[in-house]
Amino acid sequence: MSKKLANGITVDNFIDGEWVVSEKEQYAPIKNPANGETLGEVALSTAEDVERAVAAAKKAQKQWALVPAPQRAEVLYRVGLLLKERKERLARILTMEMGKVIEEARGEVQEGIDMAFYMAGEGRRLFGNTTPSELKDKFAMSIRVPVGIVGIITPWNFPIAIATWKSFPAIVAGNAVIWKPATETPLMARELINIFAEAGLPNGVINLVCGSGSKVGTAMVEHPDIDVISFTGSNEVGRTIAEKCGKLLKRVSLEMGGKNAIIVMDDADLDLAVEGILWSAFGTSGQRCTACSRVIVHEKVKEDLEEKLLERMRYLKIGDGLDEEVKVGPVINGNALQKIHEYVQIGRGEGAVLLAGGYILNDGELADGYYYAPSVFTDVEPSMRIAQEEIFGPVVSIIPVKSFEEAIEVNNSVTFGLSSSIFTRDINKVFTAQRDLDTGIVYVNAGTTGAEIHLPFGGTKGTGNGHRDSGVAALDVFTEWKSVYIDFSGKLQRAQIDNN
Ligand code: UN1
Repeated sequence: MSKKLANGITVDNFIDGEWVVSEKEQYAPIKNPANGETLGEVALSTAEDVERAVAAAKKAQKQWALVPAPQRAEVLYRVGLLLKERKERLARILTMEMGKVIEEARGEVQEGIDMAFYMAGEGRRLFGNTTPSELKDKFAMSIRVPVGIVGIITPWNFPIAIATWKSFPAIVAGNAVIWKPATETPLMARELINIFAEAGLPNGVINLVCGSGSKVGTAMVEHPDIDVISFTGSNEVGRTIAEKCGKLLKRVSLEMGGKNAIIVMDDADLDLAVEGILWSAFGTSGQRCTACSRVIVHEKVKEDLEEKLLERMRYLKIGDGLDEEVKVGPVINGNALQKIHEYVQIGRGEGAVLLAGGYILNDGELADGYYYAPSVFTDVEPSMRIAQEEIFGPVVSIIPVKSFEEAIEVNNSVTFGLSSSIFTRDINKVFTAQRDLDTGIVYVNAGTTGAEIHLPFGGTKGTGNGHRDSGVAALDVFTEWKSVYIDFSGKLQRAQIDNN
């Protein structure tokens, strides 16, 4: 913790349309994980700052809800155009503060652009239902209305995409937003907030409060005037948030990670499966909720698959993600690096066989960053901790199985349920798998990553609590249903009594 630095970019809070200094004027450094450089600093705010943001949001929300939805949506359309215009700049900042390789950073910004145009269209839909009344000369319909003030808490691994999945539907539906970004990635938050302002979003409709989960996050969760919390992050934090929200009867939408598997059957195109594994296990250095961290392989093709995978891994260039040739960037920070390394030790202790990686990279150009060698364990038992717990790093466990049925059972044997995939050419297995895989997202002949923004994003079991991000499903988190009955009979009609 420090007082403001003399140079570098400072990310303060954005409240009621203005950048304002947090009450305590304390800051944490923003680091580039590729080389440890300080990029700037971010405010460490307090409950008092959350209070100011809530006051601004309350003032703005009533007016915003009265703006016709197609006009609210036009702001998002302009946000989409600005994101598109600045795509390269945003991608470069994203790589610098989060570490993902530039090609993936461009992909992430593209998710935000897609989400903007998709949700802009929603301004002319926001469909409810009309339905016949059981009585004569009576009209019945259900409409979506904003919940009021929405608190969104976003992670560092997709600092712009996830913020758009949550804030765009909230805004188009007529809510005001208070956003706490991860302290590791506030530069992307600053960019997106400036874009909202340039696009003409009225003051107070979105407010940014930077700082820790324990101070700012807790203050948001406990604030009686914040009606909904939408959170993406760890299972542990999500559970605490849910408990607090439960006591207050506050709606909460949680997305908390996975232990995603790729199943490779004995009839699969193995080269294709290897491409899927490389991309899903080592892309974003394994730091996606959707990352593949288990490969469930039919024993008949296990050796072939391992050989092909190890061969392809030799060509994975590791380094600073701004280098277009690099395929695997750093992990977010030193703590993450240590946690990943500890899991590798756990795997070794459990008797799994390490086929590749298993070490921290710190030679030459990598010395000042946080790099972990892409790692593969084999002969992993489904019950081992490395096959059950989320590692959030470039470590994948190969689990051999004897049949399709066993593969499905192993896939479903974890407490998470976000994403799964199967490589097979058998149409019957394809349809059986999409029915029986207990995850919110299922892929066939593709890896476990790459969800598109117009479909619901989320999972079963310990991954969440039944809600979904992105798609129109996100509107369910940010709206209430209102049922409206209009009687034009001119007399009192009593439902359930006068309708015979
Ligand atoms: C996440 O890791 O939390 O499906 C989000 C994917 C990306 C989003 C991942 N579109 O991998």
